[in-house]
Amino acid sequence: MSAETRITELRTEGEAAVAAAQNTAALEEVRVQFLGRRAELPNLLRGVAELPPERRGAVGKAANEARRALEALIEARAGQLAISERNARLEQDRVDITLPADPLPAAGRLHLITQTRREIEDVFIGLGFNVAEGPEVETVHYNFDALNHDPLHPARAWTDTFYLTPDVLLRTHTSPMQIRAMERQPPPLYIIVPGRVYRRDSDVTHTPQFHQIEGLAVDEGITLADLKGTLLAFARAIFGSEREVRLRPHFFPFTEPSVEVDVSCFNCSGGLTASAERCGICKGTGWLEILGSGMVDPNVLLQVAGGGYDPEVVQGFAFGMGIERIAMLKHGVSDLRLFYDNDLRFLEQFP
Ligand code: 2NL
Repeated sequence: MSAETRITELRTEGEAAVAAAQNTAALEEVRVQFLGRRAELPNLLRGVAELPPERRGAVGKAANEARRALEALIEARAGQLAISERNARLEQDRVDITLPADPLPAAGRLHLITQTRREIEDVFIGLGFNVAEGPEVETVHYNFDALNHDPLHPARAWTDTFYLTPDVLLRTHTSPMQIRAMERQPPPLYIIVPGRVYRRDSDVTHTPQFHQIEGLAVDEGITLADLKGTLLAFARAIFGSEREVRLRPHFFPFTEPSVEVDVSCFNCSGGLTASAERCGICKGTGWLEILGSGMVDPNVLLQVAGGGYDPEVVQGFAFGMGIERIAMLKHGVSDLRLFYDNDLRFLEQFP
């Protein structure tokens, strides 16, 4: 085969290979294959000097033309591929700037105690109660005396209560604010008082600081039936519309009569779970204690400075509950201390 024929063959093969290259990398392989240092065509060109003088001109010309033609073809194809590859990238990276921005994910969430407090507040606001808040540092008068506490009641002892001075303490319940509210406005009064309270208690089921919500309704003609109806509405709003409540006699210094209030178990409805095992939430009793309450003792109404709360004219009911207890029952929290450990693995379970 003559050198010219081989050159023509290489040129044709090269042109076909260039046309077949579908991307820049494939085209580079074609360039190496036909024009690279070890490729046949450049090798032919380098061998021209060894040919007989009369052959050099024709072979050299043909080889040079073939090389330039392939070079030009590769360059043109490279330009096309660069453009189509860039267009493909642009198409992939297309951003619709008219789409709404992704809202930032919330940086955190409300603590379960806060969520539960707000949920309880919402229920009572819906029933016509107002929310009142008061000081955590109180006087013995508002915390105990005005609430008909026996002077010898054990809660008054320094072992049970945090005293700042003999007359100033950290409130042990939110009731003092209810006395202040009565002093501030005449009946009718419908308030709830959420807040932190303090008791010198620390074990598996007690922390020295916890949260309470107390409620107070004073109006003409208030009866225990109003108390029960109010607490039934509360229990159903928090624990489910199928719930019932039950009142058991109890004692509190500031209410007479006093009752403890149970809600029917939301887990087993009456003591047996679906699997007929003893319910682990109510211990098989069918009832869960949720709060303490009663009819406001007339002595408390008489203590309100300025009068205006004549027990012959107005009656009241009051109740108090631990927010931690409600949250634990509702969400199956097994240990009170989880609320205060600030372990994200716990906190993040309540979005
Ligand atoms: C409980 C029980 C209770 C009250 C709180 C109250 C307040 C005033 C007058 C009368 Cl100003 N009573 N509060 C009444 C009964 C029970 O709390 O077990 N709390 C966790």
